[in-house]
Amino acid sequence: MKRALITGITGQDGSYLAEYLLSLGYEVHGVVRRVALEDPEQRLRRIVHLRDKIQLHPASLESYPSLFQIFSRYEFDECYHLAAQSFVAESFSDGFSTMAINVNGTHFLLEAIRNLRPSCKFYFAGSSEMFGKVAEVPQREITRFHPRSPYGISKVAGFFLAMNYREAYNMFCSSGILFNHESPRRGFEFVTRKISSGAARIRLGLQNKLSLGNLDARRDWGHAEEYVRAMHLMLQQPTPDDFVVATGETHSVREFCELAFSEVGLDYREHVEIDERLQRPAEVDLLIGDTTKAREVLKFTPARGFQDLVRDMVHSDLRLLENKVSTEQSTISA
Ligand code: NDP
Ligand code: GDR
Repeated sequence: MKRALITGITGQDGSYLAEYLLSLGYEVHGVVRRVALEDPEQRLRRIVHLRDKIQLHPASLESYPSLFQIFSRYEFDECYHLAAQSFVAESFSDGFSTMAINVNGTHFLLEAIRNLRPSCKFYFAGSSEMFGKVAEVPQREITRFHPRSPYGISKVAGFFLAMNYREAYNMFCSSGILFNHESPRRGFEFVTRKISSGAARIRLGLQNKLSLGNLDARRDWGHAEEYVRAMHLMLQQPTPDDFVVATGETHSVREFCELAFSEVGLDYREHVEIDERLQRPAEVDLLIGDTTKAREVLKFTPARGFQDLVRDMVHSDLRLLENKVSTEQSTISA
């Protein structure tokens, strides 16, 4: 039985990856913040159904000793480093903590592995945000990086840290350069979930308007549940390497709105308003991934398209809200 450690196990990707590794027979461990154990209902909500199948370890990405301790207690075969301050807009408000968590956290983990378990394979969660102001279309593994936010810069640093440990210490470090991937488990601040939950709330009469920023930004949106398989595949290769994971299609935020609102029988133009404060100081205008290497080497091709993703998110939010409303009503009448 293989033993894997997932940092960021409470997040969107971490929860799907934990499910996937369990389905493959792995012993799954996760790093969580101490506060998460004190407020499990809220902070462990994405993995509550896995609680008795996984082992959780409180540690902080800001503390080398806390990560060192986990590696001194267990011999892991694979480590998936997903934990990060992952919200790009927040990285403009507080670039310093984004850099500290994302860069030092990655460095601490790599160093703990080098010292205690150098044979442990390491996955780094790189991002299409590293391409930023894109040098070519579509973007591939060798496209020059030009990040446009502290978040993007932190991911470029993490990517090169992983590469450096691979080259300097011969460690098995692979980075996925994942393009945007979404799901019903996406955080509410990200634009897709903001739109899917907004459309559902408007449909149910819980709100009337939805404020958004730049509707013209284009993203290559895939489904998170599928993308975690690519992470795992990267660590099953004979040699470590870096891979773009994407659908090869691009759509605008506006198209996401159109489709999401039409799923609930509404016209987004009657409900979406632009709030200039939601524009970013520097925007990433167009992302679209070249899927060749992942297809040829990993044999990974995502099956779920844009329409399917939007539908899944909108209908899941509708169900969630309908259940909430009916529970509230039955509590009131009881
Ligand atoms: P989420 O924001 O859903 O999850 C982030 C995870 O990181 C959570 O478990 C969170 O814990 C944890 N975390 C954040 N800050 C800290 C900290 N200071 N100490 C310990 N843990 C912390 O992200 P996703 O699941 O969407 O993404 C996973 C990874 O992939 C991230 O590194 C992200 O940057 C990267 N990525 C994501 C893409 C996407 O489209 N989703 C695309 C490309 C890369 P808590 O629950 O306690 O907050
Ligand atoms: P992104 O995702 O920055 O691509 O990073 P996000 O959903 O936040 O933004 C996508 C695009 O939508 C535009 N936008 C808005 N965004 C948000 N959040 N809220 C709004 O109201 C809004 N209006 C328009 C943004 O300007 C942007 O162009 C995600 C994260 O998961 C990163 O961690 C990951 O690395 C990248 O995807 C790939």
